[in-house]
Amino acid sequence: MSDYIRIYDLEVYANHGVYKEENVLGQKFLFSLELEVDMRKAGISDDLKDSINYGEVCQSIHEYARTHTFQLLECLAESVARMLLMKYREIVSLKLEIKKPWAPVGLPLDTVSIEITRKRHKVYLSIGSNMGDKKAYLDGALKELEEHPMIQVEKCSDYLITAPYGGVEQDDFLNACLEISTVLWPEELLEALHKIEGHADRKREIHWGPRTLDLDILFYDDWIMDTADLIIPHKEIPLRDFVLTPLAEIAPEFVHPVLKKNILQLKEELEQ
Ligand code: PH2
Ligand code: MG
Ligand code: MG
Repeated sequence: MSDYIRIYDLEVYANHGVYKEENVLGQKFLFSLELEVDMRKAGISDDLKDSINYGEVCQSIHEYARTHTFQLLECLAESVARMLLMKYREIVSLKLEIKKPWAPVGLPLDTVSIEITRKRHKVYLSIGSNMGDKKAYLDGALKELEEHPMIQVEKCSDYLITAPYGGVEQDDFLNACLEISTVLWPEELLEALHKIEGHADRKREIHWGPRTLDLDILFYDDWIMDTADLIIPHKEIPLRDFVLTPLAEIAPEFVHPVLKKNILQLKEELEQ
């Protein structure tokens, strides 16, 4: 798709900057945006509710930029992009440029500017519990995810009772899979999930042992990453029926970016 709403040089007088004087006196910032929005429906219906009101977008940016103070243009841009992507579901992706024409550089210049391109990320999570009131732990986690300002829960599979996998003798699990959309980076999302696990009295004890709540990132778009803290896609997906069965319910056609097979195919292969 290549439908865009463009806004050029929306002027906002605000207080962002590294220097104290900038935070106190304020200065001019110019916001330019390219919003990727599917215009096919509005193009036929001639109805604003099938599109996005660019006036409202401008008001949101103005309001946000005036009521927050950041040191860096980078952080201002990231925060405004996140706010817009979470507030306006119609925006598929956006490019945002912020100019700071009066930047205190001590030399004559036309303007300083930065530009970023951002979108919401589609993420699949596995969720499980095998201690205490398992359903209450899953419900509680779902509620916390729904209330998180940077996360939207899109789909949730049925809750499934599953036998413990991995050799540790323990109680049955209650498992499910979720699709969320988020503007958080993988590391930030992991931190948010750990926090939710913490609220469920999760203690990090026996590896693969019993737990009140486990939240794992399965996929993050089609990203492939392997760091000390985070491996995406989750390594065990093709081996785990307790992941593939609920995942097949909400994302049967999703293609594993490394194995290049969809979830239904992986499930069939595991069953054989
Ligand atoms: N989680 C594990 C280990 N084994 N087995 C089932 N059935 N469900 C789980 O969520 C699970 C498991 C480690 O995360
Ligand atoms: Mg796990
Ligand atoms: Mg885990």
